[in-house]
Amino acid sequence: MPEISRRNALILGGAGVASVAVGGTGFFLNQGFSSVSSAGTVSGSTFTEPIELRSANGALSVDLESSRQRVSIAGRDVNALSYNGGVPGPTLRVRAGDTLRVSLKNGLADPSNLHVHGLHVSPENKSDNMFVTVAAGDSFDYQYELPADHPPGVYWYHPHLHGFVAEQVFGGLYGAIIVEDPESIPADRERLLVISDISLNSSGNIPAASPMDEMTGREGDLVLVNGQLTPDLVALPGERERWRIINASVSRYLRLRLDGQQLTLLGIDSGRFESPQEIDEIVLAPGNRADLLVTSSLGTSTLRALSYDRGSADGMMMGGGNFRSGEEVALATFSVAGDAVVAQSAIPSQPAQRDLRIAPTTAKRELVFAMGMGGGMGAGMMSPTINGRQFDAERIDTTVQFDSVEEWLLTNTSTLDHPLHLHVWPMQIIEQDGQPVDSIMWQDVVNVPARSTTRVRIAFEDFGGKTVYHCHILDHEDNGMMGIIAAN
Ligand SMILES: [Cu+2]
Repeated sequence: MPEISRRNALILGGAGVASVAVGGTGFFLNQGFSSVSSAGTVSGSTFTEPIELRSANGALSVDLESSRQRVSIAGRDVNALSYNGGVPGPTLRVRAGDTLRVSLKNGLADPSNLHVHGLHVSPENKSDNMFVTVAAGDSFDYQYELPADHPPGVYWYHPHLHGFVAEQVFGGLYGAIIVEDPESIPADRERLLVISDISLNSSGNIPAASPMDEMTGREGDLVLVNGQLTPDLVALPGERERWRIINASVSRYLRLRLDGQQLTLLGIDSGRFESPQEIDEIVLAPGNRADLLVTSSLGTSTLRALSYDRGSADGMMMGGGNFRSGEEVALATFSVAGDAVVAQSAIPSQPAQRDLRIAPTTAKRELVFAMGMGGGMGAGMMSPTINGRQFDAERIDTTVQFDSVEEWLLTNTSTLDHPLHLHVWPMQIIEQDGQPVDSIMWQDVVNVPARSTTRVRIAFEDFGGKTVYHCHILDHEDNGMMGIIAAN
C-alpha cells in the first residue's frame, strides 16, 4: 500500500472519492471525471478544503510553520511555499471576543511575518504589527484580541514583509480566517473557496517574476481553488450553500459568475449588507472576500472568472507593454442532481450598517496613486508611488486623529487599476468616479480604477497606533506603493 499524503487523505475523507494517487508518479485511478494534462496537472477532482482549526472557550492557539517543500498543487507534486505543508494553510475559525494566538515559525530562507487581513485588531506589539520582521529560522508569537463586536465574515492571513510579499504569497503562503456569525445563517453546507494563481515550470518550480511582471503585477498561468484545478462540487436541487470566497491572488482580479444558479450576496470583506443582494456576478480585487449564498438548481454550472480589464501598461515601459489583463478561466464545476430538498428557512435580518455619510469629518485628504518615474524598478521603467513617494519604513506619511472620521479622495492617475488596502480600519465607499454610492458599502480593499477616483470615509476608532495602507497588487506594494499611517 503506498503512502497516502494528507491531501489525498482529505480527498478520501470527503464525500465521494474522485481520484486516488497511487505511488508518487502522478498515476491516477479515475473514478470521477478528473483528467491529467500533459504538464501533469489534474483537473476535475473532488473539491477539498484546508484543515480547519476552531476556537474553544474563547481562544484558539495555532502553530504555523512556513517552509519551502514538496506540496500538492493542481494535483501535481511541486516545489512551493506553504504553511504547515498545505496550500492553502489551515483555516482558522474564531468568534468575536476571542483571543487568537499564532506561533509563527519562519522556515523560509528569507525573512517573513504575518498579517491578519481585514481583522479589526490592534496594529501594535504582538498583534497585527507590520513592523515585525521574523528572520529566517526564527519564530514570533502573535496574539490578536478580537473585540466583542468584531464583524462576522471571512478574512485571511498571509506574509506582509515589504519586498517579499508578492513572491511569498504567489508561492503559496495564505489561509482563511472565519469569524462566525453571532446568529447562524441557515444553510445546508458551507464551503471555503480560496482562489489564487500560480505558475509552474516543467520541473515543478515557480518561475521568477520578470520586471514587466512586477510592473503590471504578476498573474499565474493556473488559477486554483483551494490549490486545485477546476474541482467538482456536488449538491442537491434546492440546497442553500454558503460560499466564503477569498481572492488570494497577487494581482488577478476575479470577475465571478455561476450561471444557472441563484446567487445572494451577504457581504464583501467585513461589510455585511442589511439586506442580502441578488447578483449575477461579482468582482473581487486582490485581497477582497465575498460571503455568498448559492441556492442550487438542477443542472451543471461552471464557476467562471471572466476577463477583467484592469488597464494597460502602455507607455509605462520603454517600447510599450504587452499586458494580458486576464482571459476567461473555468474555476470549478457545480453539479446539481438528485431529488430536491426542502428549502432552508429565511435569512435572518442583519444588523443595520453604520453610515459615515452623515458623520462629521475632522479631515479630508487625497492619496494619489501613480506609476511615476522612480528608482525602484530599473532603467526605463515606471515605479508605483502614493503622493509621489515610495515606501520608507522610517517615514510616517499620514497622521490622523484617533477617534475621528476622515474623508479620503483616492485618485489614480495611472493606466492600471490599483486596489487600496488599509489595515485595521475598514473604509466606507461613498463615491466612485464622481458618482455617489447609494448603498452602504464597507470594504477593506477598495479598487481605484485606472484614471479614476474613489471617495471613502474612515472611522479611526478602537485602536490607535502605526500601520500601513498600500496597493494590494502585491508587486506594487513591494515596489513602493505603500505608506505608513499613525492614529494618535
Ligand atoms: Cu497597484
